[in-house]
Amino acid sequence: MKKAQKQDSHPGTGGELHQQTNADHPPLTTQQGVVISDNQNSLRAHPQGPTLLEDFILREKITHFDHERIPERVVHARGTGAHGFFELTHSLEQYTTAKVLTEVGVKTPVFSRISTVAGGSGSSDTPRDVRGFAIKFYTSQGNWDIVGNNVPVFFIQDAIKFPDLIHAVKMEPDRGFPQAASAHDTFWDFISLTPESMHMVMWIMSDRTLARSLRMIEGFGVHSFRLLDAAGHSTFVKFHWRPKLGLQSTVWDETVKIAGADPDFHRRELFDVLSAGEVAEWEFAVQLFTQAEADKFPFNHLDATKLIPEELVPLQVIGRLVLDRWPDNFFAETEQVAFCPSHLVPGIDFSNDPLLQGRLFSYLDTQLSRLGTVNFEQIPINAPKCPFAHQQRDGHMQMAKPAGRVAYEPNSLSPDSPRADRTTGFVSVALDEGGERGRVRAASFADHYSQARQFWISQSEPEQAHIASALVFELSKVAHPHVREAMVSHLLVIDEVLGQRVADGLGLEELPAPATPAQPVQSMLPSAALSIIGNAKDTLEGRCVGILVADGSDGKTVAALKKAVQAAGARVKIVAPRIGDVVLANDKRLAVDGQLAGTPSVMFDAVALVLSEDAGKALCREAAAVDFVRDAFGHLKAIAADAGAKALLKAASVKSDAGVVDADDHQAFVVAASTRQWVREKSVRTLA
Ligand code: HDE
Repeated sequence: MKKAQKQDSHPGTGGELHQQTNADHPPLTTQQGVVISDNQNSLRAHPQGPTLLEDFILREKITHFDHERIPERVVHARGTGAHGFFELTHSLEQYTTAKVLTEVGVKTPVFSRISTVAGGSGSSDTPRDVRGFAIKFYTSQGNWDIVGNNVPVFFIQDAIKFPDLIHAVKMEPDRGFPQAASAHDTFWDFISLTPESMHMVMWIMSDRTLARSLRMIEGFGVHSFRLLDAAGHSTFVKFHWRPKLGLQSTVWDETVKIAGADPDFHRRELFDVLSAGEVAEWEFAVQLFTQAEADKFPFNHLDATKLIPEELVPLQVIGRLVLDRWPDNFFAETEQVAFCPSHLVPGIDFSNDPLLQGRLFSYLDTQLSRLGTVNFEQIPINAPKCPFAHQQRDGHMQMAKPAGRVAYEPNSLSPDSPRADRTTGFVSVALDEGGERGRVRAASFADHYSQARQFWISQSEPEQAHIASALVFELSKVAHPHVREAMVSHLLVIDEVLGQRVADGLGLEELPAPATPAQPVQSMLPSAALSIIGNAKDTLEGRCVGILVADGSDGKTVAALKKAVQAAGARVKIVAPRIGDVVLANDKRLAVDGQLAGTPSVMFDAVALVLSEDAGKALCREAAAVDFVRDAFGHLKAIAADAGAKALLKAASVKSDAGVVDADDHQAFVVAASTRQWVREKSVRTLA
C-alpha cells in the first residue's frame, strides 16, 4: 500500500525513538549527496558516551543551521512578496523606447515586495508606518525596479539626511526600544527640527499608514523619472498604481488590537487570498510633463517632499499590475530579492532629484553587505529573465560556469563574445549640467508647508479628526515638552485649527508661536485624490465577514447570510466559542474557522451574530464575546444580529444605527458592511 510506513526501532535508542521510512520518499542526503541512515541520533562513542567529532553529518547539519540568517534589511526589514505580471494597455511609444511601456498586451513578469520601514523583520505587520512598495519588472530588455512607497512624498529632500532620519525613527540606541513605532522622542525631535518633513508628517499621521490590506494601498514611484524616445527627447514621468479594491484603512484602536491578535495580519491575508486563487490588482498610471511645464509648477518637482497634484497633471492609466502567486520559498525569494532604483532599462532615465541620486548608490551597496557577494544578481529571484551576457567574472558564490578564455572586451580571440550595441543599448539623457558646484539646495525647495496644508484641507471631517488624534497620541509619548511644543508651532503654520486641536489634546496651556516659514505658505485648493474616504469604494469585494455562532444557532440564517456576503465578493469565516463543529438548531453540524478568544472582530470588516436565545445570554458573561461585539461597533463596522443576539448587543452597549441591522435583512447588511459607519464615530470615542 502506498501510504504504509515501516517503523524501525533504532540501535541505541532503547526502542523509544522511532524513525519512519517510506519507500516512496526520496532518500535524505548530506549536501554532498551521501544518503543518511539515521537523522535522529548523532554518532556517539557508546550509548552513554560523548559525541564524536568525526560525525560529519551532525557537523554539516548544525554548521548550516548556524549560518541560516543573513543581515536583515537596514530599513524595510519586514516585508511580504508575491509574483505577478504587469500588462500594458496603453502604449507610451510617443515618449519612450522601453518595450515594457510600448508593447500593448504583453504581460511582463514581476515580483513585488511590500514592507514596513521602521521595525525589524520580526515586528508586526501593522504599525503606523509608510509601506515600501517595490516592483521588479523582468522585462525583455533587462530588469527594471521601481522601488516605491504607498505615500507619494518623502520626509527629506537630500539623501545625506537619510541615515539621520532612520536613526531617529528606529529604536533608541541606548535602550533598544520602541520597536516599529514613531511615537518616541528621537523621531519627533528630528522631525521638529526638519521643516521639510511637514508634508510627509501629514501623510503618516493620516490613516494611509494604517492599511486594512496590502491589496488596498496605493503605490508611488515618488521621484520624477524621465522617459526617452528614439531621438533622445525626454519627458518627465511619475509612476502611480491604484488598488482595484479601493483604498481602505483601519481605525487606530483596531490597528493596535490587530497587532496583538495577528502580527502577520497583512501577509496572512495576502497568502490566503492568493492561495484561494484571488489576485491583488492595481491600475498602473503615469503623470507625464515636460521641462517647460515643470518650470511653471509652483514647486520644484525634483523635491521629493512634493507631489504633483492630479488637478495639475492628470493621471493616465496605461496598464495593470497583478499579483497572483505566493512565492515557493519566503527566504529564497522575498528575503533575497534585491531591489535597486538604479536598475533601469533603455528608454527610462533618472531625474536630478537629490534624494533619488543618493539612492542610486545606496541600494547596490546595501545588497553587497546583506547578500554578501557581487553575485547576488545570480540568485534566481534577482536574475533577469531575458538573455544576458557580460564579462564580469568570479567573486564569492559564483554560480555560473562561463566558458572560454576570453573575459575582456575588446578582444579578437572570441568572435561570439558579447559586444556593446549603440542602437539597442542603454542611453542616458544628454544634459548640459553647467553650473557652480557646491553643497547647495535650490531655493525652489524651500516651501515646506503649502502642500502639507493642501493635504489637510483635502481630508474629510473624520480623517482630519484622525490626523489630529494621531498627532496627539504620538506627541503624548514624547517626554520632552520642548519637542511637543516645537511640533505644535509647525502645525499652527500648516493650519491654525489643527495646531489648536493638537495643543488642546496635549494639554498645552499656552500656544507656542507659530514656526517661521522660509517662504510664505501658498493658498491651494483641496485635491480630491488625497482623501482616503473619498477614494474608498463602497464594496464588500475582497473583504471578510465574521459570523459568530454557537450550539443552537439557526442554520438557515447563517447559510443565507453567507450566500449574500459571498455574492457581494467577500469571504466568510465562522467564529464560535470552541473550534471544531457547532451543532445547529436543526441538528446539522457547522464547521468553525476560528475560536472566539483567538478570532476577535478586528479580523473582519463586518460581523454577524446568529445565536439562540440561550447562547446569546450565556455569551453575555463571556468577555471575548462582549469585546467581539463592542469592538465591531467601536470600529464602525456593520453588525447583523438575530433575535437571540439581542442580549449580547445590549451587553456590548451597542446603540441602534444604520450599521446595526437585522440578520434577515441581507441587502441592508451588505450595504452597511460595504463601508464604515463614520457618523457613529463621535458617539464611541473622543477625538482631537
Ligand atoms: Fe530606500 N532603502 N532609501 N527608500 N527603500 C532601502 O535597501 C535609501 C527611500 C525603499 O523590499 C535599503 O535593500 C536611501 C525612498 C523600499 O527590499 C537602502 C534613501 C523610497 C525599500 C535604502 C531612501 C524608498 C527600501 C535598505 C534616501 C520610496 C525596500 C535595504 C535617499 C521612493 C525594498 C535595502 C525591498 C530599502 C536606502 C529613501 C523605498 C539602505 C539612502 C524615498 C521600498 O538601500
